[in-house]
Amino acid sequence: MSHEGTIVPHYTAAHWGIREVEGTELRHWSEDPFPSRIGLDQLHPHLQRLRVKRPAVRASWLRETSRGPNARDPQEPFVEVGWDFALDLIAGELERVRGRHGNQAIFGGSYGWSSAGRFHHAQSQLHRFLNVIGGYVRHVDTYSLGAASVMMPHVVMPMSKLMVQQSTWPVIAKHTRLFVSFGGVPLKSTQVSPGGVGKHRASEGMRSLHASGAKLVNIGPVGDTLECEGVEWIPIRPNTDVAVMLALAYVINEEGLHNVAFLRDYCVGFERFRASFTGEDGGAPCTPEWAESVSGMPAARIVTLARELVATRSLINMAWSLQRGSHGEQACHALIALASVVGQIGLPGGGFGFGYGSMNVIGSDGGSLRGPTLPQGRNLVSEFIPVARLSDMLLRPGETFTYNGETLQYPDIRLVYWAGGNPFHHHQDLNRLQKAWQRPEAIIVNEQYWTATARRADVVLPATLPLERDDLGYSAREGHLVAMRKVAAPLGAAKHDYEIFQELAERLGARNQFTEGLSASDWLRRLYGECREANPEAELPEFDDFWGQGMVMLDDDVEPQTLLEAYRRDPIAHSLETPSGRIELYSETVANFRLDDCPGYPSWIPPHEWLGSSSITPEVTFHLLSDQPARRLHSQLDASEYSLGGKIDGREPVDISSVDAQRLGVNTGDVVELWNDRGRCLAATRVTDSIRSGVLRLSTGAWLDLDSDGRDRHGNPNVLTLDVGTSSLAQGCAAHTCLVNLRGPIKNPPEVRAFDLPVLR
Ligand SMILES: Nc1nc2c(c(=O)[nH]1)N[C@H]1C(S)=C(S)[C@@H](COP(=O)(O)OP(=O)(O)OC[C@H]3O[C@@H](n4cnc5c(=O)[nH]c(N)nc54)[C@H](O)[C@@H]3O)O[C@H]1N2
Ligand SMILES: Nc1nc2c(c(=O)[nH]1)N[C@H]1C(S)=C(S)[C@@H](COP(=O)(O)OP(=O)(O)OC[C@H]3O[C@@H](n4cnc5c(=O)[nH]c(N)nc54)[C@H](O)[C@@H]3O)O[C@H]1N2
Ligand SMILES: [Mo]
Repeated sequence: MSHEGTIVPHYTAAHWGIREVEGTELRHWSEDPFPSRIGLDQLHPHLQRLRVKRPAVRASWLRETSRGPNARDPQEPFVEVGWDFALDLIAGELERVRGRHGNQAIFGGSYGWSSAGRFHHAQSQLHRFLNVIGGYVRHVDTYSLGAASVMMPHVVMPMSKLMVQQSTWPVIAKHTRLFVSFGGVPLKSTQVSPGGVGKHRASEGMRSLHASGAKLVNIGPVGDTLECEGVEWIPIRPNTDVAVMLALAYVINEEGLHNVAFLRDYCVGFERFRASFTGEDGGAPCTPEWAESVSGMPAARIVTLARELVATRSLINMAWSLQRGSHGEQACHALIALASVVGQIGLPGGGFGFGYGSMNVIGSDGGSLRGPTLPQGRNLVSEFIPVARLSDMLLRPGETFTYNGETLQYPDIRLVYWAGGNPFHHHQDLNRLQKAWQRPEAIIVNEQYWTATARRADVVLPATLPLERDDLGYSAREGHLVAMRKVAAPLGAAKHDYEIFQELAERLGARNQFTEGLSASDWLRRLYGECREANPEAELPEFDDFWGQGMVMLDDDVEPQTLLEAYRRDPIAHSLETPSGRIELYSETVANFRLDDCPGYPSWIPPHEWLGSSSITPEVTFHLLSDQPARRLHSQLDASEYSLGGKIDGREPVDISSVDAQRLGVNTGDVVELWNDRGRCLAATRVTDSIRSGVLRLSTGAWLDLDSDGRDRHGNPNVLTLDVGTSSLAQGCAAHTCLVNLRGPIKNPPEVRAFDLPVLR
């Protein structure tokens, strides 16, 4: 696509925002009120140094004469090879595995965020390719919303709808008088939306809510997650929010303040739910005193907060992080149940919110389209795993697991193909994954950078950056469609994932099914054209005009949006997609699954590991929160100036309360070692008053840097986290449930080597 020579505005889009482009320099988009600083130096030499520049094959794997398990030592040298050699090798492996074991021996789930851009989305390209050659074992759900994606549809609505139907920020700012948030509204997380942020609206939204004089309450172990003045922070133990929610419901019910009409007309199962929290059904009652003993929130404050919730227009928000822990399903159910007892769901500024502060898209009033999407074709393999059961799948072929009421079997995987994700960033208990990762016969990775996953592959193929290709930028409710025009030539021998799969498809006799005879630029025209036809009301310009003008801004939603307003107006005409058509405070469906770790009503179940457990030594044991990083997206761009600027002497900071720091004799900058039965890592202490005593925060995304003893030198929390599903219902990621011990300060700590390159021959 060549429009060179014409001087037109030039934009590109990333998950963290739209950029204006001049030459190869990226700048903030002038219309974004709160632009993010992530990724501005993506083309600079310190990041380009870490790129995969040529196809590379693990030396020992290349020598092997027959395929079997391989240690996949990340320190082992790679041999750089030509494209034809690498592609022939991979095509041969795909043939061999398909012929001998069938396509159900190929894992192509390939979870990960990839880059923004609708056509060159690595995971979609991989899935389309694997489908034309007969299919692959896929994953379901996400690390983000593992428990919620399964639980919310039983209780209220599918996550896909909840993502975009939540009350918009202007409605909240205008009507909400009391905003209570479990997990705060960490604006650092609202820098991104999958597919790209247009305007950073959450920051604006929080600002106007604060300016409206609403009372703001932040309940959770971390105090800096609601960045406004005058916020009341109630520090509680991690993973105990459900106990607080149940006690709030208990007080409201005891005092007769529950909304009887709402519970009768819009919900099912209140009686059953009530019997559980009052103790009528034989369990322990969820009194404020009980909740205090679990969470540490003072019983007296639980009582007053319960009264405040019903006395004024209140919105109860919950960060997604609460369901990314042991029994995360319960947090989802309890949030909806508490909001139903309060009875303001469907009223402007009232009810519940899920993820204000988890991404920019939540509460955004940006315009939406039926967006451009690459057709994936049909997968002939039916086997799948819940996304976070990766190590279990590789370690336990043939064994059974449960998922959403079904009993299923782990497939026997021989070949893994990953494009656009970094499991050695995102998965829990990375030492366990490293063992599981040895079992397949071949692991192929398309990557832009020498990530921890690339270093553990057998064949690594160099992929282009979005800045090195033309694409379409679009994300629901972000309000834009961006002509992402190429900014720079591909580095080294890098190819687009589309080209890579096209050439593999050719070798496997499926080129035409994969490409449909279209080049990459033909595809952009086709996807744009389909989008234009599907959205006549948006009056999108012709492709060439769009491409020339650089961007289309959709009209912002002028209509203020209140979640479930229509349902409240008419619960029959707008009945929900749950089995009863109503909000289910007791779910027969879930109850009938008969799971001992997920009952039909919301319940607080002690997490696998937590600070209230009687088996811990409080002086040395901490609850480790591994939240999303403020200065990068997951592991992406960890070597950028902005991300490095947040480290201390090149090491990731771990936040510790001043009380604990004093007790242990550590100061900001001291290197400490965090350890448990699963692993060990070093991190640089950062002393703060914004974290509850007994809790540590080490954000995710520091590139894995294991020394020869298996200790991570850089500060990667996933060597410590727990690799167990949220429950046998959803089997989601439970990263926020993790106890560790701390020792230090460590004298003469080793240098961080995370950004060394592998030996390339
Ligand atoms: N402890 C803990 N762990 C967590 C979480 C947590 O809260 N705590 N959160 C979890 C969550 S919610 C998520 S979403 C995951 C995120 O996990 P991931 O999405 O796997 O993390 P990223 O670092 O974004 O990995 C994307 C990779 O794709 C590569 N890539 C980008 N564009 C392209 C492309 O065009 N082609 C190819 N071939 N590759 C490309 C990037 O270089 C990068 O290595 O982490 C999870 N892990
Ligand atoms: N800058 C940046 N933004 C991101 C991302 C990124 O990598 N970088 N990743 C994006 C992705 S993929 C996702 S899924 C979202 C995730 O969005 P969230 O899940 O909301 O993000 P987290 O940072 O994991 O957690 C938010 C806050 O909840 C706190 N928390 C953890 N456990 C508990 C608990 O048990 N109780 C309470 N009350 N609080 C708890 C954490 O310490 C943290 O301060 O973020 C997105 N935003
Ligand atoms: Mo996520």
